[in-house]
Amino acid sequence: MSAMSKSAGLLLACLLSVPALAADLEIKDPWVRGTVPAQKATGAFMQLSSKGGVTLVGVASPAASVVELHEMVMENTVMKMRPVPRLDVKPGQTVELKPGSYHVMLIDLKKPLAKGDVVPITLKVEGKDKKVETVDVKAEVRDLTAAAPAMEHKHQH
Ligand SMILES: [Cu+2]
Repeated sequence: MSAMSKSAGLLLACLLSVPALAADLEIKDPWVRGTVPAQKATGAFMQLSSKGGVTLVGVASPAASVVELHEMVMENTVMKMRPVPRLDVKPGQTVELKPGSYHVMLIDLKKPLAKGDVVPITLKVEGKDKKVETVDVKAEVRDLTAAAPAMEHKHQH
């Protein structure tokens, strides 16, 4: 396994995420899909990698009553979500939590999430020694239409 690649983009990501120093887990580009007022659930996404390999065994956030790790699976041409109890992050591989795939599901949101909000998420990470550590992530809320260029500008206090 090569340990040569060190991403320069990580510097940018660190502005929004707390670097994981204790657990052997690197988190890049954490974000949450924004919601409309009546919406009670949304997804959080990020990229996970680990030098020695870890397993994600739990997720939590004060922003929602129920927080689960989900995956999307195709069942008879219908995309369905189902909870995932454990997610392996193998050495040298990047596990992408992204729309249409793995995601952190925030269910029963305490309030709507607007673009620019920051959502704290805690990851429970089991190392090779079976010790479970927690890693705090700060995920930035993006627009519902996060892929489109955002020209809208809101003043905030
Ligand atoms: Cu889900």
